[in-house]
Amino acid sequence: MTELILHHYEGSPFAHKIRAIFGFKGLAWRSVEIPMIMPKPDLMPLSGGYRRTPVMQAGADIYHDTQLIAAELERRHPAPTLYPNGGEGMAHALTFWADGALFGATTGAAFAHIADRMPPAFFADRAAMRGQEPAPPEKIMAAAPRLVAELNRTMHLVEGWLADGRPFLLGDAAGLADFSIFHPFWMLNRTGRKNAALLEPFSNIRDWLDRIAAFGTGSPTGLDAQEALDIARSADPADPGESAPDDAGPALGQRVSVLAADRVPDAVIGEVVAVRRNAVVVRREDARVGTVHNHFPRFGYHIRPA
Ligand SMILES: N[C@@H](CCC(=O)N[C@@H](CS)C(=O)NCC(=O)O)C(=O)O
Repeated sequence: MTELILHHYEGSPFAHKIRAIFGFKGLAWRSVEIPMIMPKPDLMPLSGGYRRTPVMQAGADIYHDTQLIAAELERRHPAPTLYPNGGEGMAHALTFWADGALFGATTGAAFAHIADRMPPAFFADRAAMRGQEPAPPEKIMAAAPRLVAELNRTMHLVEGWLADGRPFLLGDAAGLADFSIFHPFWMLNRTGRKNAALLEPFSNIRDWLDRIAAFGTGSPTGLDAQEALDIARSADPADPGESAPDDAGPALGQRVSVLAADRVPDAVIGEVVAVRRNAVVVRREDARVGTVHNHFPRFGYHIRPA
């Protein structure tokens, strides 16, 4: 069976979302450590320019964005399901709130506490990712009171959500809503005392984080980046499945660029080999890996003729 390979780094909250889902589903996986900042020379042949973390690989199939990675893990390993109580729609709607408002509030407050201890290259990289100039650490830190207040409001919301004693956000069973919402809080706990202290008043959240941590992260074994490239080169992409193109396109066979809608200029260019309501798959050729299929979600991505 094709091994699941996660390209990630330890400190990435979005990567931890997927590691926790590996734990929840009891999966074995291969772990390729990638750099936290650009350049990422051994990822680019697989990802076609997409730089974000994590990326999942299965042979010559490359999955982008935790939205789609989670859906692919559910397709391959349906039990236990990521969609209990409230189903897929509710879990996805909550994921969009978590990826936007919650992640923004949490990283804002967390970085405001530790900006003077982060390598300047980190802020320069993240600013460049969005086509901006990096802010000086003093400016980031001066915003701490406002950002912490904003995060506190968000934490009260989640604390109250758990106040009826439910073990997980949508009831008795854990699911995608939990994995999408817990990882920013996980990051607070591992980025210094001031950030961990932000969680102290919120005992429902802390107990819930413990319950999620108890799932573990599955069974990873390390893999060298070059070996991951070799695996892609010696595999053929899987059948990309049924298509259901809509009138707005793209059409099968069309050459397109796929671009994250949140201003990250990392378009991936390829030929559409499958298009559905919730995914688009493009074929690319690369000198180091041969033919690969890159899978993207539809929500949050622009697909344009290339
Ligand atoms: N929508 C993406 C967001 C992923 C994301 O923003 N990840 C952060 C790391 S936690 C990132 O890519 N940072 C830049 C980098 O790693 O190069 C997803 O769900 O996968």
